[in-house]
Amino acid sequence: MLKDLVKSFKENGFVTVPDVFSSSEIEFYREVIKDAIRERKQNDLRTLKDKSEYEQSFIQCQNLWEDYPVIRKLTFDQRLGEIASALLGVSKLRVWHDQALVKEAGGRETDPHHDQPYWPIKETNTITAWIPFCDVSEKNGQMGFYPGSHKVQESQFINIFSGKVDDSELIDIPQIKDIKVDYQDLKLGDVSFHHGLTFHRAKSNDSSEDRMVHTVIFFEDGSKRGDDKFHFSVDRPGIEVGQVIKSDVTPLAYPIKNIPNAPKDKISDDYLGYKMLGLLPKD
Ligand SMILES: O=C(O)CCC(=O)C(=O)O
Repeated sequence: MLKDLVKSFKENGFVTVPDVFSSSEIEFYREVIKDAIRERKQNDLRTLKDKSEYEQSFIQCQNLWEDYPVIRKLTFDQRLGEIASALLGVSKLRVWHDQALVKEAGGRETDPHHDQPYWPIKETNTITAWIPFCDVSEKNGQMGFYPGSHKVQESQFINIFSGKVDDSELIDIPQIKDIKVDYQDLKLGDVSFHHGLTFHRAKSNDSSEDRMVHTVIFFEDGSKRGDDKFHFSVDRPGIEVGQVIKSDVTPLAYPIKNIPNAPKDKISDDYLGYKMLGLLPKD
């Protein structure tokens, strides 16, 4: 079965893997992550309508593996790493970062984009595992992928931070021009994986419940910093352009015998704003 998944991933740039986890494991992690988000977001009292368009697509809490040891078990679960490494066809993976993404009830769509341009990683052996804590369908923030869009090796920065992406921005992008989006139904325990170059989007959440997911971004061990665009995962440990990305901020994720410890150095208070908003760990 893994062979078929690899074939499909190579062709399409994404795959949904059924039953990676049992429902009871997911139900357990759902409660742990809910508590973590509540704690991280305690200073953010805004309602959905007061948030930026980007934040109306999802609430984001990154690097949860650092400050929540139980979540660390999920992020570094070897089942995820094994599938991700087989799909990418590489033997060792590091974690770039993990994050919970909550598309609140009534939250708007996630605009089309691909992820690689957000990350200053030279090589493109990158992949995201997207783990939902509820069944996901067209009513509640379902992810949709542009099949084959990872094959054009050129990346295109689509700035989803600055508000709704205008359709005219997408019109000339060869990766997605004329490609029909493939929306994926997921049930509890399923995980979807998408390549860092695969274009994707998500529908609005028209249900009355928040759509909560945990995602883990992996990259091939030995990859180098590609440019000087700021990113916590490389700027925090001081990795320069051209250097191999190797530090306790992005530890080995697969294959490992022991789950890594949190990074030695805490995030500096230069990023207090991000910490107060719950995006990053505080202590
Ligand atoms: O969960 C979403 O709505 C978007 C997720 C996404 O863009 C990603 O994981 O790369």
